[in-house]
Amino acid sequence: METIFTEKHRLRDAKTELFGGELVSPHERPSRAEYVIQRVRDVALGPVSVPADFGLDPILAIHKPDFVSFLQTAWERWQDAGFKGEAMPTTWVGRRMSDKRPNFIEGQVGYYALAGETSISGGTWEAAYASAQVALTGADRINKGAQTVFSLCRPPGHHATSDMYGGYCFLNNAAIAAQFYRDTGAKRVAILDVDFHHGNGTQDIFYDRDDVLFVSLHGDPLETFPYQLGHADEQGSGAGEGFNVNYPMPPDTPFAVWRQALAKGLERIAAHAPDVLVISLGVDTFENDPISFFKLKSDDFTTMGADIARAGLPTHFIMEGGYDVEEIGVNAVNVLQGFIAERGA
Ligand code: SP5
Ligand code: ZN
Repeated sequence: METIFTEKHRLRDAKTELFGGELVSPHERPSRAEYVIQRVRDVALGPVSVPADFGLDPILAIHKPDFVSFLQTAWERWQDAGFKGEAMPTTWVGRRMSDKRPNFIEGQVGYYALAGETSISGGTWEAAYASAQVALTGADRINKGAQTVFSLCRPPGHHATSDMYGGYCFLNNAAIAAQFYRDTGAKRVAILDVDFHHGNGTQDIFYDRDDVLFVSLHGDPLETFPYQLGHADEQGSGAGEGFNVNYPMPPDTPFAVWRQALAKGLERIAAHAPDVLVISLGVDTFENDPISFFKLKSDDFTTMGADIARAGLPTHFIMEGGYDVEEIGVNAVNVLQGFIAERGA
């Protein structure tokens, strides 16, 4: 299996995350990707390639132009305003307030943030752009006949909507890849999100569409981030009715239970008969993850990869979360090795 990776991920290196009322060193840090690429090399998973540049157009096929402009300029404008720290929201678009976009950067940060933990720092846009190119390059490989590819994206993407950032995400890499498949000839795409957190951004982007099926397994949003989306009764709207499938699960869910939801999700995906399967691959379902509450063990990730392989579809793995940093390489690559054991490299 080929891995797409760029060192430009290191440009996303915020000093702060708002966590429990403190500004802490971010969970989503550069060493995450370094542990994963090291493991890819240690087990000789396959070649590692740098991404090509597909430009802004495939990003703008998902994200609104004003949001992209905001991300491109936010750090500079925040600094120009004289603020000393990293850019973080101090206001929100609360219930029954105006949806008008403020002019001043402070107001705009609140306008475009869906969560407050994720600081914008210098280099964030450049890293997010490179991460999207890692996803697009993987999609191009599948288009050219690869059965599988691993896009080692960082920063992650699945919380980002067409016009909001947060949850450590800026551009929705999985959504950008899925749309790229559609725009290059795929009739139907399925996205299976196995990150611990609900992929609220991906759900929102495709909610009214029947061409991109979204299936997510995650911590019950009544109990965990992103709190305001991911319930089982969110099944899509209009033409998209029935094309959004959520499996929220409670604290301490073990792999045996999680795997039953995976089996149901894979059945729904088979019924969709997609041309390609995109996996939002978070490994924050791990038992020792510091911000999550599922109980998957390292070996379970191998089984997960084999289960996904048996769907028999061209499969594009896109890295999302996972915060037990020293184990993230083993856990993520276990999924890929489980896939290969079933299907071949
Ligand atoms: C891509 C991804 O995995 N994003 C996750 C964003 C989570 N942000 C909120 C973290 C708040 C953690 N609260 C933890 C309570 C631990 N008991
Ligand atoms: Zn997550």
